[in-house]
Amino acid sequence: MSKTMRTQVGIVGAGPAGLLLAHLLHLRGIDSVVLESRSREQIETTIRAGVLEQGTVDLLKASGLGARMLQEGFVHRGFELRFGGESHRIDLHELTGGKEITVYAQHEVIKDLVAARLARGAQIHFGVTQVELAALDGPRPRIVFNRGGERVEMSCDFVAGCDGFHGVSRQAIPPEQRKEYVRSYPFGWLGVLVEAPPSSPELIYAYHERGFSLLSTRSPELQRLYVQCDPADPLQEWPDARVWDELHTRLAIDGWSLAEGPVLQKNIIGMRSFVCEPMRYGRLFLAGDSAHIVPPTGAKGLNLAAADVQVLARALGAWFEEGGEDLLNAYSATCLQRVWRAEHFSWWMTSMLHRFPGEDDFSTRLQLSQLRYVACSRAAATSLAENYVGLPLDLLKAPAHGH
Ligand code: RFL
Ligand code: PHB
Repeated sequence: MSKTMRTQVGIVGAGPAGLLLAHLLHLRGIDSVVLESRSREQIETTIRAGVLEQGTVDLLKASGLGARMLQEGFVHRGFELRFGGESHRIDLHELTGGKEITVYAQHEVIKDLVAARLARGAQIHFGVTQVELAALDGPRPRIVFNRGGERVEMSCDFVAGCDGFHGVSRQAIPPEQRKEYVRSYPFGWLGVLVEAPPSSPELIYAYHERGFSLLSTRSPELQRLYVQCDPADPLQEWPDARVWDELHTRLAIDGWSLAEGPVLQKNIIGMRSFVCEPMRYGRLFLAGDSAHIVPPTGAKGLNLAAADVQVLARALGAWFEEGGEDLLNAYSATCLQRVWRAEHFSWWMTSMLHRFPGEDDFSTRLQLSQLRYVACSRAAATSLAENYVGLPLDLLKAPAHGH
């Protein structure tokens, strides 16, 4: 016999989307249970994103989650674009009327969220297996899962699918009820975490004939660097010496040097763009990477996840408080406005900054021309900057009829 449980919102996945949603619901007095297939240690140590938009920072602060981020994160007011041996600064702050980004690692956000949830006695079940969603199209959806050898059936009012791209939630939507839009790229990123002092006060995005590279940071002692590679490359083909060699070459400009140090971690990630429409099926709501993926060049993934759950928490709040369904019905369309803007921006940044295998000279000239335009035109730089720091939702709304 299986054990039974009950909650208002069953949340699948303890990534940024699931944990932040649980916290935002808690602030509205709504009860939730988070189910996570990995261990607490695993989710708190996996290295992923680093850039938080102003809107994400504001949300974390307003939700009482900002203390450590404000102390340990780094506020950046611009970044550097390098190509053709030249360096150009994109002044985010000046171009966007005072906005900025914060560099604070995703797993630190996760640590803060887990600590905040557990301090309030919340339920996060780690290491669950065989998660299945049932009765999503009726008023009492269920999540069935294994926990410590026991089968558990959890009855909910709503299910939030926050289980990332490879999760089960999206697959629980009947295929004829969803449409998926996909683009994959013929390259990936090799990322290294390095024990070294910062080589630059700001991030550097570099285009080079040998491929893209990115210099980012984590702390005064830890730096995060990426080089474009073939996603099928085995890691053994990238010994540290080769990684440094490529980084020195691709980032080179006169009068600047890259500080080296021991490589602590190394991994290769593929790149894709993906959107699932709609982000809802009955009482199931998808949020974050379970519904959409962007290539990391625009630093948008984590920020989109945060934006989704902000919209979802508000909509669920309206339903539980006064039974209003309008916001829930608008959830998917509201999120998809921002999602598609971020999809375009991420695709555009990716296409401008990477070398495509077999690329002809015409394409290279177009990329260089685009880079030069962004570097030299205030209008082009402003467009880049406002997308990078994050667009406000109301700017993305279609105008009402008659206006
Ligand atoms: P996550 O983080 O993938 O979390 C999903 C969680 O669900 C769990 N799970 C399940 N749990 C229970 N049952 C199941 N059946 C389950 N299946 C899966 C997983 O174990 C996991 O814990 O999704 P979420 O919450 O939507 O968050 C999305 C972000 O993690 C992602 O978009 C970003 O990391 C993307 N990203 C970046 N985003 C930014 O905003 N700024 C950046 O600078 C940035 N850089 C990056 C990135 C992603 C990268 N990689 C590795 C893809 C840099 C990289 C290299
Ligand atoms: C990172 O610091 O990991 C990072 C920064 C900017 C990106 C992607 C990743 O666009």
